[in-house]
Amino acid sequence: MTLSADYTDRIPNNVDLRGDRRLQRALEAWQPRFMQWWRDLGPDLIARDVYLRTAISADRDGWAHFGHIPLEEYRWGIFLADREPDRRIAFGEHMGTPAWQQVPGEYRAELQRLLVVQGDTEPASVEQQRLLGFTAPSLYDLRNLFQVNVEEGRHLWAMVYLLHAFFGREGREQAEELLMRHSGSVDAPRILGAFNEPTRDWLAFFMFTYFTDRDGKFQLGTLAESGFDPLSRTCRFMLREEAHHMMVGTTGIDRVVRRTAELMREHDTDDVKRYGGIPLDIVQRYLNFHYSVSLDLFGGERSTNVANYFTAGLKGRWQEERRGDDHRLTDLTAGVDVVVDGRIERVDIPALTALNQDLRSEYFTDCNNGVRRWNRILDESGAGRTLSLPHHGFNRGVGAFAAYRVTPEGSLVDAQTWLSREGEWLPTQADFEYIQSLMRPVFEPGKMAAWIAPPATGINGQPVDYEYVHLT
Ligand code: BYC
Repeated sequence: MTLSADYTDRIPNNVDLRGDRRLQRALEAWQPRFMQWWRDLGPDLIARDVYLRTAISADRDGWAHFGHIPLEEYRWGIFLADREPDRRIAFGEHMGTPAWQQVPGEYRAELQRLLVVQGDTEPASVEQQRLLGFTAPSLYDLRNLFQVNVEEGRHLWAMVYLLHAFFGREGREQAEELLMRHSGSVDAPRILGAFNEPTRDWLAFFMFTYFTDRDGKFQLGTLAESGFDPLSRTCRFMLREEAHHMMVGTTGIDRVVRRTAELMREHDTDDVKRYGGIPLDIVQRYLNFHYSVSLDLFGGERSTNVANYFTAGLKGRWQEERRGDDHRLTDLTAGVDVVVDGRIERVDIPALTALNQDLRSEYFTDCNNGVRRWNRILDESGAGRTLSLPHHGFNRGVGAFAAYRVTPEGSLVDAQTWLSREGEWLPTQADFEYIQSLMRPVFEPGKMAAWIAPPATGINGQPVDYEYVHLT
């Protein structure tokens, strides 16, 4: 049964917060600190109101409630997907036993670590995007930015709820620290690398929502399989919201590529800078960067951490129940790439320790769908060019390739070759400056910046020229 949320509560929720006064008080004490963080490090552009989707309950009709809302009145709620009766753990050494409704003592530290890492990414992305509102290419895009930001804020709430409800004092301390680390901070950076990179322009924002949010989709997918049922239910609900973020990335890059292709055809040149477009070379370099730093988010391809998470029943595989094996993997092996004597070779390792790579290959397939889509747009407009994903060893800071220089095509090169060719493969200072020169706000309903095509449709059946945001 879905406990529907009372939206007049200070913290809308479907977890019967009123029935647990201690937990309610703890979360109400955290709330003003969250609000202070949002004011300090959330979106810098102040809008009067924004056409937002708000989750007001976890059931079909309630999770996507649309309306213009002043941001300071937005309520970040706590929503878990409905409980599945008699849910059982689907993998690892506890396979077949009832899913846990409480934290198993022996896995407390590991579970807490997973929640903290997941929770840390959510406010980080809001911090990374805080200045983008000032240069939005349209009101439609500005609205999407705010939507992504409030939902990342809600995802932080989701993890903080679990920390407060199940991890006692330590959980509360960790919840405080989630507001104290900051993206890019020298003293207290965010935990994972990609979340300390600046999101300096809208091309980076679309790449981030395509590639980095997609890591979120896959990580949440593995946590949705967790034997710890409250985590599973939390992630199942988060995944629905996450889908919108990826739509923003996919269609954002679609629209950039479409506009570039139009300009290439109209002026019969690849050099669309003269006409205010984004050359495909720059799109490819941004893609190379965001894809490679997002691959780092999967951890090393050989990891005992992931083997332990799986065996313990804490973190499963993508679509675990659809896999045709024994779901324990103790006797299986899997191939991973390593560098041996200056060559990339595939070696077999225990399948359990290769699970980060298992997830990464699901991610690769999904990322490739976008590339195919963008190449279709280029093909249809006769651009005669394509985009591609770089090799998984390219520009890596984590895992088997971290100590090597690998080209986007997958050849190992020495440091000197890398240095002389890096500017072909990764965004240069000149690229950043050029893209920055295009970042001028367009706040008139229905109008778009010249470097991006309009979206095919508006939000929630509204027209593209709808006044999605009322500025002050
Ligand atoms: N940067 O055993 P290894 C999202 C550390 S995105 C820095 O190979 P493991 C979102 C690692 O902690 C999804 N450090 O890795 C998207 C370990 O340290 P310890 C976020 C890194 O543990 C957009 C050591 O290196 N959720 O939701 O198997 C907007 C050895 O690592 C990095 C999750 O990630 C790195 N990139 O896997 C908003 C799910 N990678 O233990 C939101 C929860 C590794 O030796 N997290 N290290 O001190 C996990 O499942 C795992 O922690 C990881 C790493 C997949 C991240």
